[in-house]
Amino acid sequence: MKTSSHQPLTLLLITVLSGIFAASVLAADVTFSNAWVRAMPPGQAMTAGYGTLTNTGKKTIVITDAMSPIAASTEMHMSKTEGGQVTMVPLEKVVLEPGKAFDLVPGGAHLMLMGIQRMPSESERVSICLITDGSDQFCTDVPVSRSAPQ
Ligand SMILES: [Cu+2]
Repeated sequence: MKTSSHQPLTLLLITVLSGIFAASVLAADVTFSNAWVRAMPPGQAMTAGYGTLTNTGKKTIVITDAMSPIAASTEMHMSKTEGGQVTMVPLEKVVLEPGKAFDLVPGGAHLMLMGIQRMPSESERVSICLITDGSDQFCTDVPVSRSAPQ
């Protein structure tokens, strides 16, 4: 009787562990290279993150959301220039086919970090997590810089 009462806990643990394993497999399939977050003056509540997302796996990966512990909310945006005016619209998703890359660059697609309580200074690193349509997430420590890393 006592032994069998342990069964559900064991099953739960296996489920949790396999979930972690699935997420780590996915993380290995996406890289966020040359990534950086723009250093902004203290007191600013917003900044943007850039870099190159690459799918190194064999399955299509769809990124639908992002988050960072320094920001109340993080969104994917696309900058557009219309009649000399730059506007930003939400980018619903980034579809990464196997082997394909997608650039987040100033003036184009970017991560918008909003509601920042304390703007990180240059040389700090901030964690940015990208979340897929399957709720998997992969996180990268990204340097804070005034311009794109060389
Ligand atoms: Cu934006």
